[in-house]
Parts: sequence; structure tokens; C-alpha cells
Amino acid sequence: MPKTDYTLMYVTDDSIRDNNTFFAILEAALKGGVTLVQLREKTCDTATFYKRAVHAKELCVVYNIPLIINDRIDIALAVNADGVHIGQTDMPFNVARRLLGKNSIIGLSVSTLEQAIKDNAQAADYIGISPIFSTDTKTTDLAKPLGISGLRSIRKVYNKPMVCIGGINKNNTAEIISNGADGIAVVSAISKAVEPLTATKELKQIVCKTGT
Ligand code: TZP
Ligand code: MG
Repeated sequence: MPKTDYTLMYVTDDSIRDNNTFFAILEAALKGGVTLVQLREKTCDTATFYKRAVHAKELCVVYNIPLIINDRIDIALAVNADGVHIGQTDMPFNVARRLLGKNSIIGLSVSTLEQAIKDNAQAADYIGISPIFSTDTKTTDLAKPLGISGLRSIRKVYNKPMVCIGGINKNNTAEIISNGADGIAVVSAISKAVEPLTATKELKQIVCKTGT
């Protein structure tokens, strides 16, 4: 299995219900150099989620980029996705691993230092620092932002890949990477950009320039 590149994850924007727009932005993100895609759907029915997942997987295969499914292990299995991203109140980590197998990528959201030192975080392929900053994109179940100091404390105890999410844009990306994150995950910095392709390229360049 090739090593996963956590530099820049595009988390899809579930407020975009028009499929043409949704997939045009996803393709711009892929063209612009995202290294992972996470399909995140919080409000639609299973059939709609599944259909988006099928098409997202087809696009990701063309660009040779892993597709991660948010929350839904059944959808990940159904479309042969590369992994899942789960939160603290989703399917227990060990069960997700058993269902998906050892070759799938499993990411876990972590909102405190305590969560980062638990077994499930240590067993995850990567953790998402969630949220690093405040955001208007996710309005429910959002923990207090960890900020740069929270990121630094978690970096000291966590040796595997760490991706930050929440309120990230081109102005705060360098600070996140220079304080120990392996990559960033964004929704609106790409989905709401006037030019998603250009925005993606800019974010990628900042992460790559700042990272070691
Ligand atoms: N999880 C924590 S914050 C967040 C998610 C899905 C939303 C991030 O969106 P944005 O627009 O990049 O701040
Ligand atoms: Mg979740």
C-alpha cells in the first residue's frame, strides 16, 4: 500500500445540493492538488449519499487520490472507498477496523489532549484535530477550538499523522504546519472560493513550502 499523503484534504461541502456544482468543485480540488478527499454528507438520505459516493470514487480513481467517507462504514464498503473518518460518537474504532480491514485508512476526530492519548487515537491511521479554529461550516457537535497551543500539546504526545480542521484558510495554514500538523483539511476555503482550482493550488503550495 502506498504511504498516504496527508498534506491537503478536501472535505466536501454538504450545503451544495446541486450535483453539477458539487462535482465541479470536487474536480477542481482534485486538479488543484488535494491529496485526499473526504465525502461528508450530514443531511441527505442514504441513497443520495451512496450516489454521490459512487461518483466521487470514480473521480478520485481518475486522479489517483484516496477517498475517505465521513461516518458511514457501510457506504465506504459499498463503493470500495479507501477509508473512513469517524468521530468520538460514531462506530467504535475497533469495530470500524474489523469491518474495513487493516488496509483501510481510518481517521479519528480528536477534540482534547485526553482523547489523543487514548488507544483508539493511537490505533488510528491519522487523527483530525477538530476544530483547530472556530468555523461557521459545522454548527452542531462542535467542540471548543484547540488553537495552536492545543495542537502543540497534542503533537508532543501523538507520533502519527495529524490533520487540522476548522476555520483554515490561506492566511493561517503556515502557522498550523509550522506548529506540527502534517496537513490541513478544509471545506469552505475550497468550496466557497471564487476559483476553487486556484484556491486549492495556493493552499497546497503553502503546506508544501512550510512542511519539512
Ligand atoms: N469538523 C470540524 S470543523 C469542520 C468539520 C467538518 C468544518 C470545517 O469547515 P471549514 O469551512 O473548513 O471551516
Ligand atoms: Mg462523525
